Amino acid sequence: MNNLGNATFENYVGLEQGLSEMAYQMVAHVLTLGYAVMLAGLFYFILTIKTVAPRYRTSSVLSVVVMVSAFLLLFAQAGNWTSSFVFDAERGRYFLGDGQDLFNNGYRYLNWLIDVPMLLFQILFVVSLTRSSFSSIRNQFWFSGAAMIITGYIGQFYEVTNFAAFAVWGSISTLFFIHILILMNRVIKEGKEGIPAKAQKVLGTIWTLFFVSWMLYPGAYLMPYLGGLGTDGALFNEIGVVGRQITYTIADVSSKVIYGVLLTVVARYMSIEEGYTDSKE
Ligand code: RET
Repeated sequence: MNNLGNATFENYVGLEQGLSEMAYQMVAHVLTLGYAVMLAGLFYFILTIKTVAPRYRTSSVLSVVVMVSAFLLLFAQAGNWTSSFVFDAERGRYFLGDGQDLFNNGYRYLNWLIDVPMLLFQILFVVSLTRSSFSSIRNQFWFSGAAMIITGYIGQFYEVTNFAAFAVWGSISTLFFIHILILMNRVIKEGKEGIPAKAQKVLGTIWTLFFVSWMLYPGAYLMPYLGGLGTDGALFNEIGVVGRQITYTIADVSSKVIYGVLLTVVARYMSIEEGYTDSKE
């Protein structure tokens, strides 16, 4: 009898049903795409830093920090995938390797522990708060960001073995998430006051992008049960396994890279408005 301990559902699928060539490769490719985009983003944020006035440059520096940490952790996550499953030529599918690594999304969670506080902090260097205090918002962002991830990290270990623990930790995490959404909404509302219309419009897009992309993470957490509870739900199989990694990758590219690019655009509009120019003429 196999005992997978607190392993996540990817391992149970890999143990019992196995993964088709298509499912296995799609995950390997989407994980590779993920870290490749982070490396490309790294160059973008370095190369565009001088296009904004010095007071906005901390935002680009924080994007660089996010890119480096996400690149390294997604690289490790991709290696974890390929070392966990082995092709079985007799059955024509990939199965959980015997006595090798188990797959776990924990690399991501620990990456978020760095990136979430940075992403939240970053916008404070682009917008000017009219009523709220910078340090109070920053501290609340950091506290709730870290608490949301640590509680979710614990919860994800129980996704198969203890559904009650999985749901309770996930719910606690959600409370911190709601707090973050309320704070971010306030920051963007205040940030829109008194800035050029073009910059206001981009800030509006940032709110939509933020809301949609951050909501994808709890969606990925719940993925095995979105098609029905229990181990016979419609997504407790390779479709759910692939769906989760695609969801994470879309969320990562949107919440880290596109978000950072849009903040650079806002900073650029504000820099121009303030008479900043990076050309030498
Ligand atoms: C968890 C656990 C289940 C409940 C909720 C979660 C929210 C996670 C979020 C993560 C955002 C990560 C980002 C990473 C970028 O680098 C922890 C999955 C609400 C919102 C933006």
